[in-house]
Amino acid sequence: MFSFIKDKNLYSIAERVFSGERLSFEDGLKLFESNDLTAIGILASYVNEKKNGDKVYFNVNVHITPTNICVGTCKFCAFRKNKGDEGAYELSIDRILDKMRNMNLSGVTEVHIVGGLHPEWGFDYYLEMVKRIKEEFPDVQIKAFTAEEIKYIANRGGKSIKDTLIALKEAGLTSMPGGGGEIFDKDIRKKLCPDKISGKEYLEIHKTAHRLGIKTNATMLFGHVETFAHRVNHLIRLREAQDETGGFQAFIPLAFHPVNTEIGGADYTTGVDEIKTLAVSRLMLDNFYHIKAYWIMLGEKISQMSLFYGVDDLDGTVVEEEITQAAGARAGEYMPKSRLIRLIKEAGKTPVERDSLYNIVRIY
Ligand code: V47
Repeated sequence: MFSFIKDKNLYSIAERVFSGERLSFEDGLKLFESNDLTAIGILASYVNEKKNGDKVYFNVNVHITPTNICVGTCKFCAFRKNKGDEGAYELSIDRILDKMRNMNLSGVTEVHIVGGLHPEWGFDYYLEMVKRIKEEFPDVQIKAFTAEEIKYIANRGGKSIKDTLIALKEAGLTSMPGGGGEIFDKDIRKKLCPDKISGKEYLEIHKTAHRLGIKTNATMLFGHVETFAHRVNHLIRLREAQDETGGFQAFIPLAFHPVNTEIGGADYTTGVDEIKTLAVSRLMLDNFYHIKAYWIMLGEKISQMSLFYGVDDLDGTVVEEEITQAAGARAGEYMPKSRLIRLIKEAGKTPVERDSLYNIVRIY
């Protein structure tokens, strides 16, 4: 049998991984329940190396968060404010452009834009934002708006999801981030974010984007009130959606940060759970090319180590992240490109700078 495996529950899973077979719900559960992290990592690395060789992708990006004022009620969010609250802010489009002018955008290929659901902003604000950014910064790709925001923008404009996405794409939207996935299970969603779009709607919006030629990412918020079964269910539903459209680029497990949130009794996730979640994601999502470690939430050390456990993508230089900072982030909010390259090289991998669509910018 496989001498690297200590947990005998993993034998048949290893056989299936090495013969390229799809893993089942039960397999996913056994993987999460196992503490044989070395074996799980070897399996996840095997799959990753078949897909990506020794390449590890990273990008040079900046974040813009247009507002923290939000009509949403997500209990895990420490970032949202009501209008008039201390610390509430809203950026006009001119302010957003000013902010971008003041950032050093030389070499930046992506602006990542997500924010609150502002009670007064309409369809035109969002469209105009994308248009004016594109006009002034034609070389910066715009990865913007979660599925939740797309639904909100569509509602504000009295338009369908499809027409909203078409308009945003014409205005200059390159791709969509994966935020808002949380955990798809209905009961968990009721506890976490009762007013948010359902898991089914999230997937439908992403699939609509894919059919219009807009690539997207997917996320899963883990480490709060969910069980392993909920995580596996989430991964399988993503895998099924990807079978239909093939439009997901990367999957990003987001480690829950508990500070200032309304999730009682929750704590920070641990290194083992974080690494295991990344590795199991790699094994379950056989039709995704990229598993991304978001170092803002995982820390740079866990993110670097995850490169031995199936991860092939590190996001990113970032600059001015706000959502995790509000919830007790411990990793900082900016990493120079030289540091990302060093993290990847010291893991014995090849750093590949990419743009939002995974076109290669430069290999280091
Ligand atoms: O949707 C909110 C999550 C997401 C907390 O697609 C929290 O490339 C942890 O989706 N603790 C936004 N997480 C971030 C996001 C993202 C980040 C980087 C890259 C990409 C991409 C997407 O952050 C939200 C929510 O799921 N979140 N509060 C918290 N307390």
